[in-house]
Formats: sequence, structure tokens, C-alpha cells
Amino acid sequence: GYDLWLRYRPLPAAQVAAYAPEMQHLRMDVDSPARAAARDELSNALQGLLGSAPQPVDRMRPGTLVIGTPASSPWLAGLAADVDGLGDEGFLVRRMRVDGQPAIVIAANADAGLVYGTFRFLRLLQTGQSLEALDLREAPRVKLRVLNHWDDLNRYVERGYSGQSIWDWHRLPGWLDPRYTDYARANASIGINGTVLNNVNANARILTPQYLEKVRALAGVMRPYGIRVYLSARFSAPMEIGGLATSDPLDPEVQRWWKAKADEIYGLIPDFGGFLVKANSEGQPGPQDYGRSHADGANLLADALAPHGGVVMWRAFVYSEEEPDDRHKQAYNEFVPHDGEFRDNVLVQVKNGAIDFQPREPFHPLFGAMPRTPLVMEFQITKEYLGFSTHLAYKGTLYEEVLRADTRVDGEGSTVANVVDGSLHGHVLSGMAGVANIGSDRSWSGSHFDQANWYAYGRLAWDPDLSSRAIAEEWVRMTFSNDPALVAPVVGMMMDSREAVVDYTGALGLHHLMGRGHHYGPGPWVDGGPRADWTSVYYHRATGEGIGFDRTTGGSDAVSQYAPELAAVFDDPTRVPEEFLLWFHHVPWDHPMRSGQPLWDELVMRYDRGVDTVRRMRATWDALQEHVDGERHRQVAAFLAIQENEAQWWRDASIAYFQTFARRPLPAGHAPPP
Ligand code: GCW
Repeated sequence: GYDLWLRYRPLPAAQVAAYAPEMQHLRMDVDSPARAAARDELSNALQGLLGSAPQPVDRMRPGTLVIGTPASSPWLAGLAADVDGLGDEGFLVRRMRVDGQPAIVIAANADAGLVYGTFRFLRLLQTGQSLEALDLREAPRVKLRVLNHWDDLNRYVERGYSGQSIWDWHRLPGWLDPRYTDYARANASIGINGTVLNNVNANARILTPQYLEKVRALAGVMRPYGIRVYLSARFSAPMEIGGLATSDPLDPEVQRWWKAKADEIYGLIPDFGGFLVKANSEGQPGPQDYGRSHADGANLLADALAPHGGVVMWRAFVYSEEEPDDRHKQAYNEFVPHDGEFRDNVLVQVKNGAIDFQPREPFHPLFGAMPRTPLVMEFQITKEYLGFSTHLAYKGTLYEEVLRADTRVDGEGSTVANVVDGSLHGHVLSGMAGVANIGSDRSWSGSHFDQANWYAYGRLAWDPDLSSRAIAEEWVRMTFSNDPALVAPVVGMMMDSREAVVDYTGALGLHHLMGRGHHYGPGPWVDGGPRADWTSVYYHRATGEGIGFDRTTGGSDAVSQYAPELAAVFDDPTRVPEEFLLWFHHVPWDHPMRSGQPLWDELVMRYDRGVDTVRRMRATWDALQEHVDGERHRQVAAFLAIQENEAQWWRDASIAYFQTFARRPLPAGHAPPP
């Protein structure tokens, strides 16, 4: 699993015969580390896929790959107009004549585009596409496509299920683990162009000179691959490592401290990306400690970074136990009043849903509600609430569902994707962040199928309108094989997998039902404890009469944070999409569902359906034994067995618990626990 989707194993003979004659030679000026990286990737890949690497030539011969920028390569000068408008990261890949000879051209305006174009070209071969009418022209829709590592300096990864942090701080900067280069390659192959190295629950020591040297070393590895390094900044750093008595954003000494810190960082890392900040949330320090606003806090750091071109990604994941109102509403209430107050180099980073990376949530009402501020979409790649690394849950479908959701803020078609890519409200800056599932495990992500979530995140950050099915198919072809006997069933498993998790952990809009702390198994009964908003009972609100969180206009009124047309739909129990019924409504146990059955029966049916889907996934996988190498087949099979067992645990525990309120018999057809 180490090679991820960049395995480059030999292609079938027929494909080798079709491709190889077109790529015997390579015409490319290799005058930068980025170009060297692209050239090495190409050689290595073609050696693996076709059995031979292209030979460098300085004049055109039949079967030449031509790679370069029209501005610096005279033989590509004719493409200047074609690459116009593609920016630094876009590219074109085209089959055409160069100097009268048939050729395949990868052209871009800058090195970054050449790297991306090279990987794009390789993906065509890896997925067995015909080169006949090859003519691609692509540029990313989202500007900052970033991974967020929740990695502590002692290599513990918060909500990480794949070993230790890959950042070996102790041996940095002296030892550059080759894994860092493979990390950069994998990310560049899917268009990721930034990485936040440390946890948002940040340790201020990352900003000390000792650590900045280490960060600089990592930045050097990432640079040729177009990846900028960012850091999570702890708001109280001026006190903790700067010896100041305050971190008040309006204090001139504090402002001077951050400016000096930014200067110091850029002295070491001229292309440093900027800061990610979690402030005044879950006990983290922040501007509100001094009676200041999120905008005051974000602008403090933004002013320090601005002279160097850095940005601040200020998180909107805020809630506090002192706030008695519905947690769903807190981020919106705290941030919307400050729309327009943030500096131009501030982006507000918003989780996909208002609670917390649940298996399914409606999109966060902040999307569309802050037209004057660029909003970064924060997805979780690691599966904190979807079975860690053992349960198979392809999150491409979740990402797609959220990105395609229509906020309706500017009429129909105001999709979340259009908010995030900046097009809806005309922002130059735009961003997407994915909380990484990468660790020191040989498979990087803790399981083979979790690699697909990293892959899908990157692809959707590049183009938020891609289909999750098409992405799954690409990934399967590159990671396993192009054999149709494998591709269709495995893609099918992936496409069903996340809905299965929704079903067996709690469907119809139920949420936050897991055990407190670990977030792995069922815990709908979790009550009391340190904080009401960390319990489950608070969210499902089951009683003898019914179940669900009343967020209607008559309840917590969270619905009113959405655009009026949508609020009206969510507010109405007969119109709300059934998958969000219990998210927005408290309804009786015999509430009639669209299927014709009462709610209780429907809920039990969904729990059963989730378990059944996992059983089917297992059977599908078992039947594929001869199509997958033994090592990967065995691990996936073993994990699916764990998943089936635990899906039953979720189902049985949840049904037994909710039955104490519903006091209704199990519907006919429900399989009793073994
Ligand atoms: O999902 C929750 C996690 C915390 C995390 C927090 C956040 C980094 O349980 O572990 O802390 O969200 O996003 O800040």
C-alpha cells in the first residue's frame, strides 16, 4: 500500500503497444527542481508502466513528449494563446504536431503547471485511456488546496488512526526521511498545494527558532512539488514563547511580536503560506479572552503576514459550553456580524456541517451567509466519526453531497461549491482544507480504502464539480487494476459505503450518537458528564413521545440561518428531506414516513439496511480474491469482518436503547441480534 495510487505497475501488453511508440523521447529543459521532479516522475512512471523511460532529445523525432512553457521553449511558442488564462497551475496536454512531427505536448505557464500536467498525463495511462483525441486544458477552481495535519510535536496525531505523525521532528532538520518526498509527490499528483504541518490545538513551540529550522527543511522538500507549508498558530504564543504579559490583539507590543515573528519565518521560508488558527473554541486561547472579536484576532496575524503575501485561515469551528443556545447556531452567530471586517488576506475556515464531521450533516449555514469574506471548506479526511481506519467508508460521496448542496442565497444554483471557489461572491482567494488521515503506517492512511478519501479530497479541491463516482473509478484503476471484473464491483462497494455507515450509526438526521471521547462505538445513552454539548442525549432528544432535535422556527430556530426558501423546506416536516428529518424536527415515533411505515419501523429498517450493505460489501470483496494481491485482499477482508461485527453492535445497541423510549415492538423482518 505504500505506493498509493502511484504504483506504476506494468500495463497489459496491448496498452504498452499502443502507448510506447508515442513516448520514446523527451524534449524538455530541466532547469529547476520542479522540472527535475516532473522529469523524474515521468521516467520512473513510464519505466514501470511501459518498461522503458523516454530518452532526452534536443530535436523533434517521431514519438516525442514535449514538455515546457511557451514563454521559454521556442518549439512551444505557438501555444502561448492556448495557455493564456491558465494561471501558474493550469496546463494543457495535447496530441499535436511539433516541428512537423507527431508529439504529445504538456504545456503550462509555470513549473507548477508542468508538474500537474505531468501527473495528469500519467493518470491517463494509469487508467488506460485512449490518447487518440488527447486535448486537455485544465486549471484548478480553488486556489488554496490544503491538508490540515492534526499532528502534535510528540508525533501523536489527534483523531489519527494510521500510526504516528509522519513528521519526525526529533530527527529534523538533519534527516529528511524519503517519505516526505513521496508525500509531496502523492499530494502534487492530485493538486494539493499546501500543508499545515501541526495540530490546530497548537503548541506554541512550533514558532520557536529551533522548530522553524525543521519547518524550513520540510518546506524545501515540498517546494519543487508546488506545496507551501503553513503552521497552526497558538493565539497565546506571545506570552508562551515571547515573554509578553498579554496576547491582546490590540496591544502594540503583541502586534510588534507577531510582525517580528512573521519576518523571521519569511527570512527562513520565503514562500511560507501563512497561519491556521483555532481560537476560542474547546478551551483554546483567542481574542475573546480580551473582549476582542474574531476579526480583531485574525487581522492581527493578517497584518503581520501581509507584507510577505501570507494568509490567515481563521476557523469558525467555535462553540462554548457556557452558551445555552443550540450549538448548531453558534458559529453563525459569532461570525456573520463580522462579515466585511476581515482583512483581504483572511479566509474563514468552516467545517462542512454545523456540528462536527458527522456521517451526514446538512451543509453549514455559514456558506453563503458571509458574502464579503472568502470561506474555506473544511472537510475531514480522517474518519473520526465513520469508524476510524477499519470501517470502509468512501467519503467522496459526502464531499460531493455537500459541495452540490444549493444554499439558495443568490437564487437557484448558489451551490456550496460556488461559494467555496469564490465565484458566487467574486473572491480572488478561495480554499479547501482536508483534515489529513496520513500517518506513519506503511499504507499511509491506516487502511487501503482510506487512501481513496485523501485522493477524492484532492481531486474535489481541484474541481469541486467532479463526480465522486468518477473519482472512485480513477482511484480503483490506479490503486488496484483496470480489470473491469474488479473496477465495477469495487466502485459499487465504495459508492454504497458511506450510506451504510449513516444507516448503522443512526439515519434520518440523527447525529452525535457515539461514545464520548473516543467517538468510535455507539453511545446514544451518553448523558451528563462534563458538558451537555458533548453528550448524545442532547442531540437525539428521545422521549416516550418521539425523537429528534427541534430546530424549527418553533424550536431552536437554527433553520432561520439558511436562506428563506431553504429554511421553509427544512422547517416543514412534510418537505424536509427525510435524511434530515430528525436533524430539524422532533417527531412522534409513529410519524408517517414516505415509505408508508411509521418512523420507528423506518429507523429499525435503516439500521438493518446498514448491516446488510456491509455484508454485501464483504461478499463482493470475497469474490474478488483472484483479482487482488493476497496481502491487500487479506487486510481489506479482515477489516470488513470487523466492520460487519461493529455495524451489528451499533445497530443492536442503538435499537435496544431507543426502544426503551419508543416502547414499540421490532418490526417484522428485523433480524434479532445473534
Ligand atoms: O471534531 C472535533 C475533534 C477534536 C478537534 C476539533 C476541532 C482538533 O473531536 O479532536 O480538535 O473537532 O476541529 O478543532
